[in-house]
Amino acid sequence: LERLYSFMIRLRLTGGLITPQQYIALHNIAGENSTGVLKITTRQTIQLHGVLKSKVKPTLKAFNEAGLTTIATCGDINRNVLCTSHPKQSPLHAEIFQFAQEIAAKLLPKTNAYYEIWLDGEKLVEKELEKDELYQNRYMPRKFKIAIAIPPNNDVDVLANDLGLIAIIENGQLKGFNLAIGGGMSATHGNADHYARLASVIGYVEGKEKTLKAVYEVLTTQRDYGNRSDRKLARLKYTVDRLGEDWWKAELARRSGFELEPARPFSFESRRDYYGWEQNHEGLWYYTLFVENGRVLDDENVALKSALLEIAKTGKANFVFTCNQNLIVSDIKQEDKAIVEEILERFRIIEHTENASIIRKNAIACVALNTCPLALAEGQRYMPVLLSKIEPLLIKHNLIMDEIVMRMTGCPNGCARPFAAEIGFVGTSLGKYNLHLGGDRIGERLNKLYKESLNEDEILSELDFLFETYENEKTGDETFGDFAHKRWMNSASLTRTASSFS
Ligand code: SRM
Ligand code: SF4
Repeated sequence: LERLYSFMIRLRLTGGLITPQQYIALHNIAGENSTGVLKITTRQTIQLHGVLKSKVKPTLKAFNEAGLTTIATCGDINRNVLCTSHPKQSPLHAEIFQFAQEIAAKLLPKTNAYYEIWLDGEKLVEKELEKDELYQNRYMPRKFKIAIAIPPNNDVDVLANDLGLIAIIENGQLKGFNLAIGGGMSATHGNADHYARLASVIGYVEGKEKTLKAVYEVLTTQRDYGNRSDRKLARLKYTVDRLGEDWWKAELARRSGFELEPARPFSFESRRDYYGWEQNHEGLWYYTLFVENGRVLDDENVALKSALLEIAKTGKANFVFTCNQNLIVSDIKQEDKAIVEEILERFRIIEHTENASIIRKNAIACVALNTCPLALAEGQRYMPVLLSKIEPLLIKHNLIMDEIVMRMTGCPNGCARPFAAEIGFVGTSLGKYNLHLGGDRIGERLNKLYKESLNEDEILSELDFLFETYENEKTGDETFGDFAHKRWMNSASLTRTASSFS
């Protein structure tokens, strides 16, 4: 008897957008072929779990028929390209979103194997097979990740990517992009050679055409110089640290035929999603709703999956997945808003979104147990429980309205970007987490390890102390992350315990 293998399948969704027809197809495919839960990931897309081996091919075929694809969502290749989610962010959002599609298309592998193996050779758009000049016969040394941020929101966590593009908008026009290279979250417990790193902003490129060229050449350079003998050290961040930023700038200039200009000024204000109703510059409406850890399902709290299907069936809204694992019901015309709002209210989605605490709405956690083979501890199944115990502490210390960014992962691979959080929990073994402190609110400073392998009681006792100190000693509108960085994250104070302060 053959073993009952089951798989996780991930969609490729540049910028996280799908149409209502695609959403209905996704809902049905998930119901027929997987656990039924639509899992919104930290890279703006959807994963299905529990797809039995016999269902893999039908699932991919069904996605293809709906104009969806799973190509290049895993493996040593450019992954899902992220783009700031909310169109309200800028009147130029559509242009930048379109540019993300161009980047994604340019960096797709030119292989036919996906179509031959999974779709019986059937391709949505039939094209002559071109020679694959980018991936050649060797692909990248390791996965490669790109994000585009539109300041002032850094919802995509742009500096956590191998290559980050920061849109530079001047006088209402998209001028070009700052280029940041060498971001990545993954670390290994007890191995200093394998570390999280934020991307370094190395310069500015004028215009989309030149930016596309520069992006392409960052990949060819990493393809040629990345470490292919040790997969732990194969990400771009290590190539940047090994060869240096000046070498990278010179090599990029040589390959692309132009020099990077000095980086242009930009500033981020937050990484959060804009919950509730918002309107864009064209008068279209957007409702951002809270999806705890990105799990779209019907449970005892809220019938989210049914509500979203009903909205999709009206055909009045698109759907955008965010890097904070939430969902925007989007592009709704003024005359259709009441129809969508009625569904959101009837299914108590608005109430659910409004009632969740700010810390919960800002929090993200990775999948971890029970499907992730690399998990050392719980992630998305435990974060909601822990938050229910942290919220009373925040109330006690008058911090419940604070926008603290808190993230959890079941291992140090960093899938929920915990090293870029103000408070990060990183699983070490079942029920135990390293507590990291001192990242900033906007994703420009990593946190540091504060205490190792704490159980729940120890976490809560530490947080009680940390929140109390913050409440009493913070100056002005200093964020928790900035305060923690200044107050505790220097080596002298790191050796002190919570009890020694009390
Ligand atoms: Fe991840 C591996 C889940 C975003 C760093 N990640 C995995 C795997 C596939 C486990 C495996 O290799 O067998 C996890 C599947 C669990 C499951 O059961 O579904 C997994 N990663 C996820 C997701 C679903 C987390 C979530 O709850 O949202 C995210 C899916 C993203 C997507 O749609 O493509 C996810 N992973 C990330 C991120 C965040 C990001 O990209 O912004 C990171 C840190 C950024 C980075 O890459 O540095 C991340 N995942 C990793 C790594 C470490 C890579 C490295 O450089 O060493 C691994 C392990 C590996 O690749 O060997 C990994
Ligand atoms: Fe799995 Fe670790 Fe990623 Fe969590 S951080 S999904 S436990 S690989």
